[in-house]
Amino acid sequence: MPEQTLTIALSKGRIYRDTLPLLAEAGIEPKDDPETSRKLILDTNRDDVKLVVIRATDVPTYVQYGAADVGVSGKDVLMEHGGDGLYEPLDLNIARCRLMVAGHPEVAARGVRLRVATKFVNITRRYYAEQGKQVEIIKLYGSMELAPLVGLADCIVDLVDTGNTLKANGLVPLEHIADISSRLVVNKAAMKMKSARVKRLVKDLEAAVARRA
Ligand code: PRT
Ligand code: MG
Repeated sequence: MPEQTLTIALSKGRIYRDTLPLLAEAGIEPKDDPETSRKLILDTNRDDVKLVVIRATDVPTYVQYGAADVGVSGKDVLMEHGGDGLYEPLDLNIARCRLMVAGHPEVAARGVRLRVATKFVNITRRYYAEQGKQVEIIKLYGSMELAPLVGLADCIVDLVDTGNTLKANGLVPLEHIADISSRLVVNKAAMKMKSARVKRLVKDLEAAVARRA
């Protein structure tokens, strides 16, 4: 890619859907639809802007190493990643949800050492360490809600939006860990080397977010 290309990393699904209108207001429109195209690098209406479409959990890594100059990532993913090598200049206020401890209603009263299933092992370790609680963490890659139902864990740490998934499985939210939304992240070197272009993008997106509030 030419030196002055600005590369934006996004994940498919809700982040892509919610970021697209904001990018359009910033004058950036993809030429392909990642839901139907097999291309991993998407051209846009602007020769100097490309989109890379990757797994949500890979976005901070691409931006950290400068494989993408900027990216859009859930705060949950950023908290789990740690945020090394990244600036986080803007809350895009999209894909909002809450990170919660959830489980069977009676779990809250249990005094024993809890088994907690989650894909957010770093966040979970920090959360319980701050409370001085000893827990056993079981790493899962999806369908966390199943774990308490089959006796794999006492509770889970997962994202909750409407609460319908918990309810459908007889689980309840127990503790609130963090409010989540998606953030614009910027590679630290790109912030210096492509400063004018990055700042312009941040400013345009900021204005688009503000118009919606
Ligand atoms: O699916 P994949 O493994 O590729 O990646 P991903 O699951 O991280 O991607 P995606 O697109 O599902 O989520 C991307 C980001 O969207 C997350 O990192 C969050 O920042 C944000 N987000 C917002 C959510 C939700 N809301 C959400 N409700 N991500 C996931 N969920 C799931 C949640 O895990 C649970 O299974 O939806 C279910 C709960 O929803 P309710 O409405 O039933 O409460
Ligand atoms: Mg998913």
